Amino acid sequence: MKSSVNEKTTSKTDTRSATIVRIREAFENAGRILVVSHLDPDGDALGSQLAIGAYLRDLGKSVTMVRDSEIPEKYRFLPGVEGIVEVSSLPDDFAVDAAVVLECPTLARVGSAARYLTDSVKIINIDHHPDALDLGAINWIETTMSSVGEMVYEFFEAVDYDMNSAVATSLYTAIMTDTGRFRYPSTTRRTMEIAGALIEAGADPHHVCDMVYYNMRPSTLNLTGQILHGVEFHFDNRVCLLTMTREMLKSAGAQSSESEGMVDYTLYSRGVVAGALLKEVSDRCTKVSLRARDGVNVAQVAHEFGGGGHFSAAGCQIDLPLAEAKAALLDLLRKAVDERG
Ligand SMILES: [Mn+2]
Repeated sequence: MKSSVNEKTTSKTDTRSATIVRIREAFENAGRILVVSHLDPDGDALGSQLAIGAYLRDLGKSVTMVRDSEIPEKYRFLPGVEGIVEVSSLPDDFAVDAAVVLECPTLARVGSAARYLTDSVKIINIDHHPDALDLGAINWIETTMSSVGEMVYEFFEAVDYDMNSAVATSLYTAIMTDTGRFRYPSTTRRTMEIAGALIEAGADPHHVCDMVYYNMRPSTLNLTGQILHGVEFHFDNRVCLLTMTREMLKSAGAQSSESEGMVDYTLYSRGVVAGALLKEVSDRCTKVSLRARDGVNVAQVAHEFGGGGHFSAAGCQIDLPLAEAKAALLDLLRKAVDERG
């Protein structure tokens, strides 16, 4: 049988500190390390990637941070973000000894950088998604953590890493965005303590919040207006739907990525327990972002369409035109909110 360094381990039985020791050892034993997060990266993906990348460089490693998507404009203020290179810019003979894979439940989420994750590459998988697979040689999966950024902070504290203000800013951004500005139930006392420690280490909470949330392009606000104008309520106002068409993008002069986070508006009104933003991608493809509260499980809804995510925040792609995708989705959302009672 072919041996691989990526023998499966059971993350659930490992304690956090034992896992951290193993990760630290893996870093020490590797010369060239790839750091990668998921397609369509969010603040947690980018902030955690930058922080791990900086730490590994400080360890003296040859580090490559790679991406297979554009970096959303609101995260371009992150210190060192220009150092995350496009996969296509890597040389043909590019190779690494180890790879840190951040919040990718499956390797498909890595995008085309997955081609460098060959059998000889030791994969260190760090994730907080409930549907995370043990895809690495080391799998650190903690689904109760608010963010991978919070996990990376715990790692840094355990290994006594003296982070600079750039790293603190990256991790603060990761945690702030993945907790919905410290609002989601995953936000704990520890999350707040870590946020405080990051401020102490040089993160500026006012600056980070302004750069992420109060720095929109006019086209983004225009697109927001159009999307909100089409708001729909279903099933006694328990489900709120928003829709983004290609026509809206055109008339606002906006990119699709400018709709990031708009799904959150679906939970702004009282009584709503599940919300969705449907994004028309093409005549046969609709992307869906889902949000829920009060015990409604939208991860299950996303799974029905081959997607995934958290209990109360998930996403999927439906290979149907917008109107048909909406009908199929509403059918499942009705079941999801009825199940909760
Ligand atoms: Mn995350």
